[in-house]
Amino acid sequence: MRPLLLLCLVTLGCAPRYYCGPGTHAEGDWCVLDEAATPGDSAVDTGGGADTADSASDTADTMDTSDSGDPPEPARVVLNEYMTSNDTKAADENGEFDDFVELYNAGGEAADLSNASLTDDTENLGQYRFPAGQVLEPGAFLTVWCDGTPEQGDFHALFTLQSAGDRVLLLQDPDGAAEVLDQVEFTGMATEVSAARIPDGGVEWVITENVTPGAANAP
Ligand SMILES: [Ca+2]
Ligand SMILES: [Ca+2]
Ligand SMILES: [Ca+2]
Repeated sequence: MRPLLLLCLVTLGCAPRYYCGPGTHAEGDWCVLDEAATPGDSAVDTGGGADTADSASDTADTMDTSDSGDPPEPARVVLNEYMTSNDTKAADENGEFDDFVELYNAGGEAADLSNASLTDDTENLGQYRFPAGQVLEPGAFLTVWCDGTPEQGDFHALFTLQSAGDRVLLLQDPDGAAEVLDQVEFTGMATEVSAARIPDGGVEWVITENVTPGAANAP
């Protein structure tokens, strides 16, 4: 047997091989011709430091696949912050320091508020109506000023909030099923502070001097 053929049988098993070109392998490494069918398989990979890159890209591919399989979370609109006595903290577009309620969409899809309402009166569920076609995108905030002056614009309610004790209800279809999307009830609210869900949309209410109508809550 010729020495070259013997060397082939002993060291390489006579698998079809060639010198790797530029690309994922270092130039000069041995490559196997059918390696493309088994990327990252160290049993047939002759080395050369390319395994790490192969493994990293394989992991990223797997994560992408699982992410795209999750259905979007439905819309979830909550009362996210409210203030009942406001002297200097936050002004409406008329420069008036009024009571307010902030809404937040903690879900993954846009919410249509066309048939939703806000009220502090269980005998009058449709006290404040959102403008027709009003949408709240996921992660978005919306402030309604509870200043008793609806003539000031779309986001001004006829009712105000009483610091001594009051409630706010957020309702869907107030003239029909009147589904309560969220509600808060409170007594003895101080001035110059708001009550805020922290984090936004969470279960815990915090009394804070960091008043943030229309923006993310923070302690
Ligand atoms: Ca008030
Ligand atoms: Ca006002
Ligand atoms: Ca806020």
